[in-house]
Parts: sequence; C-alpha cells; structure tokens
Amino acid sequence: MASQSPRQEQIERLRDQGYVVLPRFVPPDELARLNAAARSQLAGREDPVEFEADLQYPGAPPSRTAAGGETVRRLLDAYARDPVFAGCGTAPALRDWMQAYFGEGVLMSRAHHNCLMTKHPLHGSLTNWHRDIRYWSFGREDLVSVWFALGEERIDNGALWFVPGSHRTVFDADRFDDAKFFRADRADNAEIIRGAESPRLAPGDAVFFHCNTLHSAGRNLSGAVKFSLVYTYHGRSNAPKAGTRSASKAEIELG
Ligand SMILES: O=C(O)CCC(=O)C(=O)O
Repeated sequence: MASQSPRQEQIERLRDQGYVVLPRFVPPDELARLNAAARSQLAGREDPVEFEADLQYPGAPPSRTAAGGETVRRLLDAYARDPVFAGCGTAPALRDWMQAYFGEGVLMSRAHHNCLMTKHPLHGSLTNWHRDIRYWSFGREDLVSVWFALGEERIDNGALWFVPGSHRTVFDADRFDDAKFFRADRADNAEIIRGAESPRLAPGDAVFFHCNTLHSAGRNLSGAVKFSLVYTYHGRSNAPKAGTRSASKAEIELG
C-alpha cells in the first residue's frame, strides 16, 4: 500500500488529535523578517491594540492606569500591519495545506485572531481552558487556526496546552462558564484537562488546531516577551453568519 504524503499525515493528525505541529514551517529568512516586524510593531503600538488590562485574564493588571496597565496582549489586524505578516498568512504552502484539509477554496478571517500575540513577563496573563469556537459564528464548527511561533515556546514562557481529541467530544453547555471557558472546578472537566499536553515549539514551528480543540496557555515566567502570529481559516462553503462579528470584516481569499 502506498504511504501517505507528509501533508496527508498532518491532516489526519489534525482530524484525529485536534492539533498538529508543523516543524520549521516558516523559512529562516522569513522568520527573521517576521521577528523584526514584530518588535517594530510592538514598539510603535499603533491601533488597533488590545491590552492585558482590557481582557482581565488571570495575572492581568487591574486597569490601564495600574502598574503594567499598558502591557500589550494582542496587536490586532496583523494582516494589515506589515506585508511580511500578510505574506506569512497567505503563503502558497499554507493555502495548499488548507485546500487539502477543507477540500475546497479557502478564506482567511480578519474578524478575530489575525493578530500578533505578545506574552509579557510580569504583567502577561494566562488563558484558561476554552474552545476558539467561542469567538466564531459560522454555518459549521469547522475552522482551523494557525499559530506561528516566532521564538521558542515552552511551558515556562507561556506555551499553549491542548487536550488531544477534545474537538470530537460533545459537551453539555454547563461544562462551560458564561464566558465559555471550560470549568476547571468540575471533577469531570478536571479529568479531561489531565490529558493535556504542551508541545514545545522551536522558532518557525507552526501549530494548526481545530476551533473545537480545548486549549489554554500559561503565564510567561521567563525574562523575554514571547511573540506569536495567529490566523484562522475556513472553507468557502462554510460562511460566517450575517450580522455577527465573524461577518464584520471582508475576508481574504486564499484561492
Ligand atoms: O497565549 C495565550 O494566552 C493563549 C491565547 C488563546 O488561546 C486565544 O487567544 O484564544
């Protein structure tokens, strides 16, 4: 029997586990440009910017005027910020991968994610367990996000954690709180969270994950800011629902 192509194996893994790491997905020269752009964008702080104090996740400063209140969490609309960010999110290799996954033409949303995530030591927050579908309103719960690690991502600098296979589980609504975070205080949820794993990412690695995969991320206990670029994709036949935030911005056609 002919063996599967590496891409098909990655797709199967995403379908089965809910996430897959593609090592060294970003070529080194592009990675250097992304890192330069990321640092320059953080220094410039041009709008739209989301601050840790705006979200109030655990560990965030209580207000924008408190100590650390100006700590940036996301530099929004990464696609429009710098051509190197746009190029990364629409690269032919990414388009081909997504077309193979969705089996049709692919669009990239600009309504959520589409950001440069910065996780700062001291005032950066942790993100509790959730599914990204909480951000989205689409015909089908079938979107894939890509998380590009611009530097190393480890447990001690706030790396992502995933519960393998959790995207296939149907949970009653009461397993989540009002903000759609998965309630870690419940014994049945805690049992599921015990199965989580945190893939260590090298600079240029990318994690592809399904919008229903349970994930979280810790605080950054290192001495350096962690930078990650994040975009989300869906198939052409899966449209954002009219009147929702998901439909609020024109999307990018990858082909
Ligand atoms: O880096 C983090 O804190 C996780 C971010 C995340 O999961 C999200 O924004 O949906």
